[in-house]
Amino acid sequence: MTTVIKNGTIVTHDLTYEADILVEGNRIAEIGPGLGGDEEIDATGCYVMPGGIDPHTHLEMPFMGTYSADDFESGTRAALAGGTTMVVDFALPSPGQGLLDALKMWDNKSTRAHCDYSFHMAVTWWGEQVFEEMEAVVRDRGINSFKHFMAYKGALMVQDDEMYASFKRLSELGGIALVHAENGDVVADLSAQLLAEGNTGPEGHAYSRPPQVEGEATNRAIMIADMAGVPLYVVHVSCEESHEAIRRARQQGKRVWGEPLIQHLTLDESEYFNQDWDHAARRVMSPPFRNRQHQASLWAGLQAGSLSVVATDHCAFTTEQKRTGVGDFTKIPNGTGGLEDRLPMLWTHGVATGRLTPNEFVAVTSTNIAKILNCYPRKGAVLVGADADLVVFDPEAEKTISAGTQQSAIDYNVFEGQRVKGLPRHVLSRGKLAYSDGAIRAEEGHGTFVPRPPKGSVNQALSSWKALTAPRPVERSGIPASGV
Ligand code: DUC
Ligand code: ZN
Ligand code: ZN
Ligand code: ZN
Repeated sequence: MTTVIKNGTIVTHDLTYEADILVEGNRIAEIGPGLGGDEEIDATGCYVMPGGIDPHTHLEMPFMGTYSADDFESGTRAALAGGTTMVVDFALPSPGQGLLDALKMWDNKSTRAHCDYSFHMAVTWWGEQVFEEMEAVVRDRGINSFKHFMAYKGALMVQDDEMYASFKRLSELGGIALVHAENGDVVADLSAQLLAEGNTGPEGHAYSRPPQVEGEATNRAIMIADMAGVPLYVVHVSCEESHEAIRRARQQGKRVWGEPLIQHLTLDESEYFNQDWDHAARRVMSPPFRNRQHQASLWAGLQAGSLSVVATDHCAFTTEQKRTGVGDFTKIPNGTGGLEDRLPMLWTHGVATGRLTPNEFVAVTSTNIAKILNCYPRKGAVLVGADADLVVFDPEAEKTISAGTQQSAIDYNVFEGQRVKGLPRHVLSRGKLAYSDGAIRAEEGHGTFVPRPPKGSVNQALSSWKALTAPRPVERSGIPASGV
């Protein structure tokens, strides 16, 4: 069985051109004019792009005394309806639990996925077992990315010595380090202070996590990654302080990437203040939404290339779950949804406003992360031989975002009422029509795990610290030669 996508304009991260795409089985078989196939999808007036990749989801995640409400079933339905054909979720070992054991749990959770997926491994504690099992996770399971929480003290947080040890191990294994960069000690202290002063409402969450806690942790992670010689990916960059650290590191030649979320790009801190409790609590996530200056910094970073990927951190909780935190904002489960809305929101606020070109849109929603996580060009590409994960995207189609029509299992949407222009019309997942004109077509279990081998070559330390500790040439005058 072959399918041909006809009459569309192909948009990749670097090219825009008119051609048909012939799909055979899971793969793209041919790209060119006048192709025919057993079935035809008409893409007249549409762009044909690589399927979105969301590298940051928490589906059915055990967290803050509950589980996030979207599992791999509803979460991947939301993904497909929004033009995303691959998600990367986080396998989280509980304290003392082995990495391979935790991965088995995530294997079981993911059996009902409607679209392809991969995992990052989280390092939530440190010991000999973790050190040993990291090798099997990389070599045998094809997982090259390991996340470290610098916040959530007493739960997921790792200390600097643990993070440094893990980063060094990753450097040996050719892996990549991910960080949730917030200073968890400061957050814990500020939270206790706010509660003691009677600030118990959801706005306290925002006050307890100012941009400084993120900027400090981002700088620290960059320096530790540099000393360990490991590439670093900073998740959910929400503010100028963190962006500035990433910009500077990149200018110095360090392999550091930053990931803003669609929520931080389009929603601001006014969502927390002078709002009713439910409205504000539904938007409690870490880091919190920021002011407009920070938003402008994130958009500038996407435009200039100092920020590389737009994700969601999709971690959805129902209103009832959020209400666990009435009377104590530290008990409000942290997280918001966005899987179904990421592409339409970014198109509307990014491309339609002229901030991003369609090619840049493809880069930050798909291709860049496929390269960073080492699954390109199987994913993130419109090339012969690549997986046929494709979106037929109608730039003129419009809708109003509403919880009433979403795939997500929760009872609200943080973008409720937003008018978006630019929607997926048809979505193919490994050659199968997975979403079409409003309906999910891919069956449960269609999704498969995408292995991502270590990268090696990108993983050479470019550290100025290493250069400084190496023997240095000395000029005749006795003054050390400059130039590191
Ligand atoms: N932030 C959230 O808001 N939820 C899940 C984990 C995280 O880091
Ligand atoms: Zn996080
Ligand atoms: Zn997250
Ligand atoms: Zn289903």
